[in-house]
Amino acid sequence: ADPADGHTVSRQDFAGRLKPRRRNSHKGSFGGVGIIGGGKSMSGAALLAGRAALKLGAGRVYLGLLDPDGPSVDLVQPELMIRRIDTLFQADLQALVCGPGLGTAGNAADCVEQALKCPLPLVLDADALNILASDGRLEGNLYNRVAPAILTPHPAEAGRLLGASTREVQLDRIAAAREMAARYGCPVALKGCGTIVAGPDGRWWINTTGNPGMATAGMGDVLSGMIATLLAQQWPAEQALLAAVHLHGAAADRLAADGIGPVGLTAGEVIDSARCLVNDW
Ligand code: NPW
Ligand code: AMP
Ligand code: MG
Repeated sequence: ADPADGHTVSRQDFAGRLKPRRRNSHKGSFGGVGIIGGGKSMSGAALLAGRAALKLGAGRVYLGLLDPDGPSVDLVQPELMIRRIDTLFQADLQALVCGPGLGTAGNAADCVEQALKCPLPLVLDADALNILASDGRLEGNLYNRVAPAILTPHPAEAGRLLGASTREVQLDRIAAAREMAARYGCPVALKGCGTIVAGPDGRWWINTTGNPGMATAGMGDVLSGMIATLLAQQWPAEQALLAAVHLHGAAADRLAADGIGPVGLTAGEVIDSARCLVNDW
């Protein structure tokens, strides 16, 4: 097929990877996820990513919070193991997210560099993308990686990566997503109504799940954690991204069908809904 031809994201794109849990499985069977984020006043973003990773089925989830005054336990989800970033890498991890609520102050850029140099599958989101866009020195670390990386910008983050305005990105979302994937050599999701997933080879997809109830804080942080769980379970990067994008929107649509949202839908509810859907896969 001509890579210029796009497709809608469908379950067929990842159906072969959906497997039931073996009866004798244990928490080590389902991957350890590490979330790097949570700078000043933004621990919530990292907590949401961590809760999403956990409820999508990761065996263990560790958070490395940048803010030294951030929480040491998530009282809503005490299963999460919260550490400072310098000790996060000692955990048994199979995939990483870097960026939710990270901020750009202090040693945030060092955290991004450390994540890029780590030989684990990596989701770069939010402030990790802003730092990548503003610090040219980091781009080389992305090309030299041994494990896959995935970028999940919203239109404003995409504009920063491309040196364009948000409006220019929105005028041709497909071109913008394909340009980022080609430039950074990894799969990209350009988020928003009709998320575009693009691969570095020029292929692209448009996602049709999701609804305007998702236009609320923390929704993207949830997506990053969901992707990481699939990566930690050895899904190939592109399939992990397609599946998580599809599921994230479908979880919100499932709530809409139950009369929840669009007004007042929360990111935390989408996590719980995605958990129900994934158990029906
Ligand atoms: P506007 O308003 O249209 O001009 P930023 P952020 C645009 C953390 N969070 N279509 C839009 O611009 C994150 O993880 C913490 C068109 C919007 O105002 C980050 O680390 C939370 N435009 C950090 O905060 C929960 C779109 O982008 C602007 C668009 C900053 O992230 C919230 C915002 O972009 C949050 O996740 C679309 N579909 N989507 C917590 N609980 O701790 C976005 N825009 O300036 O990059 O700020 O996304 O809020
Ligand atoms: P973020 O801006 O990083 O919090 O990400 C927002 C998430 O919600 C992305 O996955 C978007 O695709 C999704 N989203 C936001 N608004 C809509 C919408 N109107 N329709 C579908 N998905 C949306
Ligand atoms: Mg975001």
